[in-house]
Amino acid sequence: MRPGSFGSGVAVVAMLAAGAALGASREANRADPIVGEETAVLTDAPNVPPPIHRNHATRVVVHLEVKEVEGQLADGVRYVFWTFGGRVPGKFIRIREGDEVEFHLDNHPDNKNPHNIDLHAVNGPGGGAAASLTAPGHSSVFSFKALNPGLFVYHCATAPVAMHVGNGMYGMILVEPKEGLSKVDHEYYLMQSDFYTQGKNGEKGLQPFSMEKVIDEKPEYIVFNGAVGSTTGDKALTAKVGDTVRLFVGDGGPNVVSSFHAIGQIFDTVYPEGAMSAPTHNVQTTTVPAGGAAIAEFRMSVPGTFILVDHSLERAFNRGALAQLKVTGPEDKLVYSGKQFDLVYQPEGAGARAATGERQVVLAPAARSKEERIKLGAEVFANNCQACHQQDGQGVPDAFPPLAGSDYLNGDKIRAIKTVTGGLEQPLTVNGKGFNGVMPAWTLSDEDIANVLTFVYSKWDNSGQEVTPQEVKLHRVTAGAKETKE
Ligand code: HEC
Ligand SMILES: [Cu+2]
Repeated sequence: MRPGSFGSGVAVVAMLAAGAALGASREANRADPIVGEETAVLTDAPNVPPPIHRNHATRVVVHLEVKEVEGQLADGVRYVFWTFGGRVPGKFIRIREGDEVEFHLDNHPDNKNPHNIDLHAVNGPGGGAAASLTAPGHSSVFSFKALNPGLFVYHCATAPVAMHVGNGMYGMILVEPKEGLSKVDHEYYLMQSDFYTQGKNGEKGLQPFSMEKVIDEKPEYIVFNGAVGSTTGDKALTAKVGDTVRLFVGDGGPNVVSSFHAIGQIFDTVYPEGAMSAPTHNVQTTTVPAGGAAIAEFRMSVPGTFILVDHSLERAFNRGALAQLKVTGPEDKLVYSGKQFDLVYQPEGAGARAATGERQVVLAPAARSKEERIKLGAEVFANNCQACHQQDGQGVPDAFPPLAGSDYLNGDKIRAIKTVTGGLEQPLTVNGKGFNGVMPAWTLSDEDIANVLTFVYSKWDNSGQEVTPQEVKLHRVTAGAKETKE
């Protein structure tokens, strides 16, 4: 690298100094005397063990039990997961730089396979894998000293690795820097990974693992925390306006790299790749490599449901890589106004607009027939509804209910008008499946809502009835009234 490519000489000196300090801190961590012993507190996602307040290194005893268990991968889709601790992702482990970890890998006697563990926090052959191959009903013990701080992935490394990792064998270990992490209101554990079932996405029943698909890198599911809908609805992460949130984000793979993004929330600070040394600020989307991690921190400014996704969006909306963070508290109209007007946009020259200083609300053109209404409604749907309810109206299991063949929609058109105009934020059942998400209140015009509902009713074996603007006007629930209730 050209020296000139650094902004200033000061920066060069700082970098060299950092390099030297790094070697020194590893050496210091190696030599750090061990005082006392404790048993590690392990947690299941989305929970994280409490921060460490010790000011010395200690011996931390970790007991991690491998269990092969059947569980739910998606609505009606069962899967035999291979787990570190009973769930996917594996238990979160939290230690401090300089700690000596005495690691016990226990392979439950009911399991059918040998397993081991490769912790990316370990300096040693296989990250511990070479020392931990364990048959069912056995336990392996090895120890390591945590020389480098950071957020690290661990995973099984038993052959065939793609199969062990593909079945859910990964988790994370945080090695806190000596000075600790800043205090925040919430810490959460979120880990993305990809699953390869023999049946296609959505095919019900107990699904066997597909070696062929994992080798072809063709996942059927890409999810957070081990299942479609693991972190949505009443299982969403929560915070209040003004709270600071820290997300420990990992990617277990085995194949897919994540473009991790929070819709409607900028990350104030990101520790790229889980490295503590070089935080970046004001980040929109951060890459989380397969077998890697990142830490994202931010303060909530306004209430709402914030959707966490892999911004390779088909994965989020079609394969499951979608989580929710629900934030309650007062609005801040200075930070975010909400929709103020629905104006028809007319490109320059398309017609003179009155420039009286008063904003003019131009209404959508009135449909002259049911066919025209359906055509106009298709556009309203594509612009406003499709993102959640999907182009084919099927919704997303456990997150967004279907409009196609929906008994809720077809059962009562006045209720449908109220749902769209007033929003919906309470548990409801559609075609026998429970949902508890947030349907926003739409401030679209009477015409637009009549059009979109008529369009929806005309599609996907729905009842075919027409909704008129007069009906919308009559049954409209004021969005404003609903919003201030929150
Ligand atoms: C941000 C995602 C999102 C968008 C965009 C969205 N919805 Fe919804 N919708 C939901 C959720 C979530 C529910 C379920 C709410 C609950 O669980 O209380 C829902 C429920 C519904 C229901 C009742 C349940 C059913 O399946 O019949 C209807 C009807 C509906 N939405 C229509 C629409 C229409 C029309 C639009 C576009 C104007 C739209 N939605 C846009 C998320 C969304
Ligand atoms: Cu394994």
